[in-house]
Amino acid sequence: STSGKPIRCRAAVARKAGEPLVIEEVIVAPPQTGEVRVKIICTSLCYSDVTFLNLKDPPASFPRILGHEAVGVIESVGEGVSEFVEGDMVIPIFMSECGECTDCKSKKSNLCSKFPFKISPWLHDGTSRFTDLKGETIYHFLFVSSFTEYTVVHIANVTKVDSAIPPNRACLLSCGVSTGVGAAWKSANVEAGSTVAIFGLGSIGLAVAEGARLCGAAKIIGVDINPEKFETAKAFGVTDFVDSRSTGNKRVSQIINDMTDGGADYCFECVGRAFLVEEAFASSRKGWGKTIVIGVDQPGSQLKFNSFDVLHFGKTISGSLFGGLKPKTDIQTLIKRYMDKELELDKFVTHEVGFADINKAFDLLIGGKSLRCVIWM
Ligand code: CXF
Ligand code: ZN
Repeated sequence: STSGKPIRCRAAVARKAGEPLVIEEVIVAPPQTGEVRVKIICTSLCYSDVTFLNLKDPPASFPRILGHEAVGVIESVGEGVSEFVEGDMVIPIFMSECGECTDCKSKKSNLCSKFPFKISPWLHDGTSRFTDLKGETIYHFLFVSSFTEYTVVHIANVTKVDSAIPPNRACLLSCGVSTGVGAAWKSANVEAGSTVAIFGLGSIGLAVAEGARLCGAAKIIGVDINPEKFETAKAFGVTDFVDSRSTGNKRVSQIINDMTDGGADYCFECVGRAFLVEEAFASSRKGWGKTIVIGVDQPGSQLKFNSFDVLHFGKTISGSLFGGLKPKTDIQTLIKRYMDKELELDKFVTHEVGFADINKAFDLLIGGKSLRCVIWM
């Protein structure tokens, strides 16, 4: 058995900003107290991996093992771990759920305060389990780092999955699809019969559509600069479209206000641009319109809104990390809904490649050619 010993295995290492990943051998230390070592079965690419590969200024950290959407099998457990045993199939999740802090105990939050979400190059204890063959430290990413045959993850960042669920579907629940579905279901709590506007029809926007469809939304408006995305979006339940590059002299929000008789009940920003958040907010209905910000903009960027919109028109706006989902409890619900054939995951997987071709997955995603590309280890 490899338990308690370092493992030498292949990893795709991000060595320099913006450069292709390098497949090389690395050493993965055994899991420490409260951690598990996971043998990755497959992983998929999320745009955040691209964003962090391209970062040149802090919080850029190289060399680093990126990847945070995955599924794997527990190879060994650290001290004090009773929740998992060797052989359990699990998905790692970048958000933590310790289950004991005030936030974990509240159903209103998914922001664990014992292991808070942060952009860190380490595990929660401020150390790394990865070294290269020269003995240099390799950094972690989002407490997951899945672009490697073996990784070490804290148990607060792992949830069990039924081994009946195909790995190339299970991995999607690790980040993007859950984030979008959760944004509609948990963060917005979309009601049956409501109108929804989605800004950006990439995987996140389409996952919001999937969530809104499950919630019984009556009208789902998709907004994108690229009308080629509309055909795919129909399969995700998007019913109406706005090509934001050809709106004549009208603002997108005006068009949506006209389409919905005064604004959509729920608006979602799924791109990560401050001006689009403002457009989404302007597209939301007075009285009860809710805008959910999912996209990742420049850290700390400023969002502007008019006081009338909140004061006279009662609109609300809020952010959503991981769709407001609790990584352990709520993901079990999504797994069940997939198994019950309600939540559709198949349509998100547009490509699959072997680990040696991981850089192809980056090209496909950056080129707008793929939704989710599964990478088999
Ligand atoms: C994102 C969430 C917001 C910060 C960067 C990472 N998570 C996953 O893609
Ligand atoms: Zn992600």
